Amino acid sequence: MFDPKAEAMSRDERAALQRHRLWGLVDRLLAAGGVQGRRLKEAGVSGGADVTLGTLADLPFTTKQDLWDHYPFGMLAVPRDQVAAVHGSSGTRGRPTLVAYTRADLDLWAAMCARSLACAGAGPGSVVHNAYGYGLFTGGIGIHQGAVALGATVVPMSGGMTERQLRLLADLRADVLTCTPAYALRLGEAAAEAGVELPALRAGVLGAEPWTEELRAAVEAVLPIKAVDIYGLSEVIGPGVATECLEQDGLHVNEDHFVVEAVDPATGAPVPDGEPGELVFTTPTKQALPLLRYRTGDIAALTRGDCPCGRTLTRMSKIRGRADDMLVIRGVNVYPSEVERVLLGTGLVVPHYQLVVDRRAAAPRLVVACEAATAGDPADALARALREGLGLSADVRVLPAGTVPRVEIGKAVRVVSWDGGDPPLAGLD
Ligand code: DLL
Repeated sequence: MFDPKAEAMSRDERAALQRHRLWGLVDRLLAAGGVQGRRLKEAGVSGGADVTLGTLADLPFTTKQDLWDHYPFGMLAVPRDQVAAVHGSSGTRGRPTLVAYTRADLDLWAAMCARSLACAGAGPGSVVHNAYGYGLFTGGIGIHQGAVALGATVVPMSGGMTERQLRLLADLRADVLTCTPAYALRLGEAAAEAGVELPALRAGVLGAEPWTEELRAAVEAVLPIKAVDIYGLSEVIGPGVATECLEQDGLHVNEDHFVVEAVDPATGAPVPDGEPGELVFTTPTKQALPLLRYRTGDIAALTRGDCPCGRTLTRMSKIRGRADDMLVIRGVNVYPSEVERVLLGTGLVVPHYQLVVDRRAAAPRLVVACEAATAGDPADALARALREGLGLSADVRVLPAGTVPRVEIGKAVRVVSWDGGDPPLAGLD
């Protein structure tokens, strides 16, 4: 563990720490006088002393819309000249989301990412091959700072240029690979094609996009690694919010800094542990952009049982999907990750697929574009598996090898919309 005192402290001790920090956060938000402070006042909160962990669920939410409404610096809780860096997400949904960090926030972020890397067994002296994108995206620079804080050697590759990545992975004998799961798969397949062996590699810290146990198996089949899941979002800090340990049984949430709740996405009411809900985070120790009850849109279940690794941190399940990514196909609600699970679970396709939502007619149709793993046409068997597993009727198209786009840079695009004109993928009709 990078910080055993914090990661393995007793739950009571941690609750006391959270309560204390929450108190400070509420006071800072009230003093900053922004939208969050205003809402607290409207909720009858006049100081941090009014708030306990037990009453947190009565406080108002913060949403992505708030960040957009106060773009770029309207939600700062410190003077602008104390902002040491900005990051954000590109905004595939149209608008960029920008977030700000003070120097203290950058230190906190580095420590959180160091914890994540240590979760995968990395330590001082490890060589971390970092193929998350560098730039505004938090993946590259976040993991970079974490590797430095851990005392590891970081190789700042960013995404793309796969041949060169393989060369350096082999030459520098990296033991830890950090990138998206889809890119890990691409790297593993490219290594096999090129006959490159990577005997030093032993762990992958993969995230930034949803991926299933079935995709994990596919990655671990092409690379000599244990693949652990890392979760985070720019608004909360970036990567390092939660990470799986080598037990691969849920992601440990760094809840001494990110207090987590799971709520019903429709009503906002808390859901019981073990049941999927929308993750909500409060960031009691962040300075520049502290958030109270930020609704992530990400769906996962929380559990508080012990983990053999010794961390006492609450665990979250793998992300099932985003509340707003759910597909509704002929009355059946389904997350893209559920389709991935069934498709890859059949063993009949290679782990590259794309879901095309054909919206040209009034009732949307789901076209599943994939490639066969063996000779023969598995389309009927796949359609049957989707119907039996998910109650979903889909048109399965088995395309020639190499047709489904491979991911080189950025996040995998699993779902595309077909609103008119030519099909988004060659070979569909
Ligand atoms: O993706 C931060 C990150 C970088 C996490 C590198 C892990 C590794 P954003 O670009 O702001 O930040 O996107 C955040 O990505 O709300 C989730 O919907 C999704 N996401 C992130 N990690 C996972 C994961 C980074 N492990 C959004 N599983 C989040 C599923 C994930 N979805």
